[in-house]
Amino acid sequence: MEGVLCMEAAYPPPGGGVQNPIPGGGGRIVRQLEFTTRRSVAGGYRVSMNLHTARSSVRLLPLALLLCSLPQPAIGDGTDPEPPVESTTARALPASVALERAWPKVVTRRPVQLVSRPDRSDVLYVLEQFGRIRTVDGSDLASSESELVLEITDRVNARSNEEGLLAMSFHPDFERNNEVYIYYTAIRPRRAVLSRFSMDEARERFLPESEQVILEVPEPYWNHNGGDIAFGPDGMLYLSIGDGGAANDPHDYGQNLESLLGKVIRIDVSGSDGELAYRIPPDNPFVGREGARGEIWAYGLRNVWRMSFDPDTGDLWAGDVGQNKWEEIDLIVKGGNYGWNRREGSHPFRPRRLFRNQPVESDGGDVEGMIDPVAEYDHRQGLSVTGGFVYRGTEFPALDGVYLYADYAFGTIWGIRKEGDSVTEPVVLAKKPGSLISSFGRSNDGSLFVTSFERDEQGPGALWKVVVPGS
Ligand SMILES: [Ca+2]
Ligand SMILES: [Ca+2]
Repeated sequence: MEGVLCMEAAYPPPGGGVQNPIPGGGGRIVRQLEFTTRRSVAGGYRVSMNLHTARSSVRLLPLALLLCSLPQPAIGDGTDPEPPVESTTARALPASVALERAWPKVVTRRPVQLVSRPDRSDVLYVLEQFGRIRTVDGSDLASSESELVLEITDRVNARSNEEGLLAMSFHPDFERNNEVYIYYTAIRPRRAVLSRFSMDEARERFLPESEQVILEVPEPYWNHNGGDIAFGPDGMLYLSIGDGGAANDPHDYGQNLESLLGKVIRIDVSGSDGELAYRIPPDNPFVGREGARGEIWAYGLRNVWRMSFDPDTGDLWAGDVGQNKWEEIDLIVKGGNYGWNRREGSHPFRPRRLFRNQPVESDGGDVEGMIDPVAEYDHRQGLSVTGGFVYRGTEFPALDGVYLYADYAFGTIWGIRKEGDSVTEPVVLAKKPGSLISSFGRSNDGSLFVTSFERDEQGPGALWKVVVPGS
């Protein structure tokens, strides 16, 4: 599939020159381009990285294409990540976590999410990006049992790397209402779709014909479609939607409150309102403001590929994928402006033109009222952040309250913990180069899992359980 993704880029043939505009970044370009063969679904660095690594985007893209045909490189070229910073808080994080292969006999392709079901713990659902959902056995991690329970490849557009079936969430009251919400991209016209589905009478399979479209968002480009669905402790549906795509947010959607692109939205799916198949909660921050969409909960986001609520505190954690240099973790709050495209991480962002003759809209670095991330890392340490979950299980007490997140390209897993009003310094908990971590998942008992695109002798994708060694 990676090869198809590379071919999808309609760029000039190989042969262009390469320049390196990153100060002190000599020798780093090749590695970054090598990672174009390992592109994330989250918008980390295909177009964006190529753009930032050359003064003229066209000059680098050919090399990216060339590299798509090369063998997979070994990760690591001597430029090791920064050493982990010792946590100074009273509650130390575990020294490390490990990933144990789960359901090794289940064949899954491009798994983008592992989802638990509120009314049952003996089954979990794996989303495959092309438009399929299959089960794994929640009570036996060695089981080979897997059922295909939904196929919507007929309506899912997964032609490019960041498109496809992207997220699912059962309604918290699923046992009563039989509702599940699914987010995917479609084409003609290119758009993102949030839909409600139901299961059959036995609650074993999803019914493709039960689809009710809740919301459609026009998508100008193939990339940066977000997105994740999370029900809050308030029963509302939160959905992250990317900035639409290309690079630099060329239409300035992130800061535009008239657009749902580049946002986290919050809607009430328990009813409809006129032409809307949902209701806008009256306590949303921009309700009643002229020129603003009432659905918006937070804005200034580039591409929140994964987000989740801490079930104990109600905090909403998000991994926002960066463009040129910084990957970030945000705590999403009501009405918050997370800076894109004026800021990238906690730094000014000055976009270059994506297209000839296009004006650069951003003034760069305007920080008034913009919320910095609670954690960030630069592109020496990774290229595309995969947001995870706060661990609230009982099996590994040392992990309690730790938010885990990963870098898709480097396979590094970090942990941070919110302590009062502050967040601890990130600690590297694991390094699993080549694992291509696409998502974390959480089961009903709080166990955390990882989905990855790693291709090995056991199959084209892999599922893992996060464990603390020696526990
Ligand atoms: Ca898009
Ligand atoms: Ca930001």
